[in-house]
Amino acid sequence: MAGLIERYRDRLPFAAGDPVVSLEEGSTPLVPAPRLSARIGAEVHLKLEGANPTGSFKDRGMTCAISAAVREGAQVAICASTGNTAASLAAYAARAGLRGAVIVPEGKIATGKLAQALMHGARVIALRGNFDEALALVRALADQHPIALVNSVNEFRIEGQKTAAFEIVEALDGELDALCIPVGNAGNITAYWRGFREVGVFPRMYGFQAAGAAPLVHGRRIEHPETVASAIRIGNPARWEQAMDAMTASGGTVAAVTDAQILAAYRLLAAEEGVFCEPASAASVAGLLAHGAGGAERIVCVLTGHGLKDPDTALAEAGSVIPCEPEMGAVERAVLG
Ligand code: AN7
Repeated sequence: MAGLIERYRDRLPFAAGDPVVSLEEGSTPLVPAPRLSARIGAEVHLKLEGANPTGSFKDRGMTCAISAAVREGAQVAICASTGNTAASLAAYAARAGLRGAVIVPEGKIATGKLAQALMHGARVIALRGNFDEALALVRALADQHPIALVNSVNEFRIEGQKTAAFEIVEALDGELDALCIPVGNAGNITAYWRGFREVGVFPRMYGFQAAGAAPLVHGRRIEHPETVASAIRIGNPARWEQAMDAMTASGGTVAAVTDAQILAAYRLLAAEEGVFCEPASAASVAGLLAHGAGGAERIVCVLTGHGLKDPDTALAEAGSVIPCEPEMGAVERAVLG
């Protein structure tokens, strides 16, 4: 399958002959969720963005941001990140032959994401501060040096990520009433809404934030955001107004979900639907279960990142292994008992 820029070039800011840095991202599955549908009393589908090359939706934006950086002659790409942007930047920078640098909140990014960023050869800087502080610092740094800033303040990120809306509209023939999506820095909900508007489909946009990191819900910056969903541990989203506009203009809303609700949805998706996403992604389903979607009949929940990103949370939430002696009776009891 071709990458996003190749598939949607007529709707993206890239001309024929422009350099393209791609890992054949996008074209992710949209799978029905029968158990969840029965609980909600509506037709629910899951957009599995964890099926992207680095395991999150960030690759859609990154193919565009890094391709544009190469076109502009940049040598270095940088971002602040709660983890997934860092992993994606690191991979695409490696592929492009750019130097990658990522600033992450020390001790607050999931193990898999850290492994990815390091393996792809990015310079990983652990900031003794949170994501919001990291973003303010990289913005200032990129103002003073010729480096490509590829956080979702970069328009190319939004352009790439809007293609997920195109795929959903294609898969459902435009028949969609509501989209449920986790909100952190608020780039992705902004991108989906742009994509939907471009193809003339207008689902209600329901954004969900973790209760301890819910600036949009409270209408004010959160100084010390906290949540088990480390990807969305963000207190001052860069795309604040655009996200609010997407929800208001579409007739949707923003609401909070507790860590307990996020983890319950996380376990439910894995155990009942066979879909392993990371905790932040489960906020979309937690929000749907807790708040509903205004009586919508056909709903898509965006599962933004793969469960393997965060093995520590998974092992803390899952059952334990069964120790067993290498002998038939013991194996029988262990398997069938
Ligand atoms: C799995 O990687 O902000 O509202 O630095 O990794 O567009 O920020 C990640 C965000 C949802 C929220 N789900 O999306 C980063 C970062 C997952 C994420 C979000 C993120 P935005």
